[in-house]
Amino acid sequence: MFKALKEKLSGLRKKIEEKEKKEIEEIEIEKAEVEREHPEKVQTKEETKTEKRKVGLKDKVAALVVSREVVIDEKKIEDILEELEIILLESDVAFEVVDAISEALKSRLVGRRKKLTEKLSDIIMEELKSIILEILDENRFDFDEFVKEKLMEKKPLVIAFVGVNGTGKTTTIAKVANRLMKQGYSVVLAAGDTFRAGAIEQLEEHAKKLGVKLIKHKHGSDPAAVIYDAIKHAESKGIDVVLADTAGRMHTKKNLLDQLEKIKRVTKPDLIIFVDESIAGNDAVERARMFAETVGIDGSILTKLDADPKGGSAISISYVTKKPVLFFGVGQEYDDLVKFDSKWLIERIFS
Ligand SMILES: Nc1nc2c(ncn2[C@@H]2O[C@H](COP(=O)(O)OP(=O)(O)OP(=O)(O)O)[C@@H](O)[C@H]2O)c(=O)[nH]1
Ligand SMILES: [Mg+2]
Repeated sequence: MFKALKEKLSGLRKKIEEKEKKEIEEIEIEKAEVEREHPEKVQTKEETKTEKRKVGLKDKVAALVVSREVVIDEKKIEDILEELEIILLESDVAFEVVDAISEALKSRLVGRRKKLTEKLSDIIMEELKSIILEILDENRFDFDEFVKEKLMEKKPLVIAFVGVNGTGKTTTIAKVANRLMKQGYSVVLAAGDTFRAGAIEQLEEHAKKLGVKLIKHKHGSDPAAVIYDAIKHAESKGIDVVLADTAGRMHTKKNLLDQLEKIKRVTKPDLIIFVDESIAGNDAVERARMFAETVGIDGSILTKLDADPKGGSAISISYVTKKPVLFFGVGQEYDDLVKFDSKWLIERIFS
């Protein structure tokens, strides 16, 4: 998980360390020189404006002697920030998110005093972590709390899963069903993908394995009607949650988007969850943006994190859609579903 991003970040850390080591060596040499030749200058900081670089260094030396501190200036971190931006872009973090991270990092670092014993690389990585954490936590949402509270108001809770083809919608529905059942809820599945050949049978197989009821109509029928029937079934049997599958579609396909509109109108889902695969990177984030704008979504689930070396979509998708990430898919088994946790994600990127 996120192997490429992790490697790049640790490469950057090494570069910062080397750069800092060289700088400190330079300062130490200068310090020895100044102390030997002009001990009074170290104390008073009176500088003759000769060579600019030297003045800068002597300032640093003076600061060093007095407080063993240096100030982080913009010039010092310019190239580090640039390199970090490239790493994030290469890792499929969305442009606007890279911008936000870079700006925040700059404003937290420039002008900050740093003890000589502190490593710049540690400071930068810690700040980077906390900025990404804040970005991830911006649209916080607790799925378990939501289910619990909603079920006190109404029953059944209706959740529809939408997205493009092959991203893991159907598998994720089975995983979510498995999770809800383990928490003691009853579940019914709605075979709302009446479009793709074999889709109903695929969900049916999951229903059998999980031991839950599946409501289905025949291939090509109206998905809104299927989901409506599943809701009626849940009402009559006192079932807690309806999980509705839908056919994969591109946000550009007008007729399929109209179909989703109808599903929304007829079945009034409590949650519309956009599902996409983390490995699609920026494409996944752009699709999420389009679905959020056209269909309207309440949150996302990112699948296939286990196969994603980059991680940029996981960092970006919530910021871009302004909607929470609810779960991550991390494998093909039913238990390979991780409830969104910003710290869990950060640990996987930085450990
Ligand atoms: N490695 C990995 N594979 C996953 C994950 N989630 C789903 N898959 C696999 O992705 C493939 C597609 O999953 P589906 O659930 O059929 O995707 P879908 O979005 O329903 O596809 P369509 O119905 O064709 O639109 C399957 O082989 C799944 O096993 C995951 O988190 N990790
Ligand atoms: Mg499917």
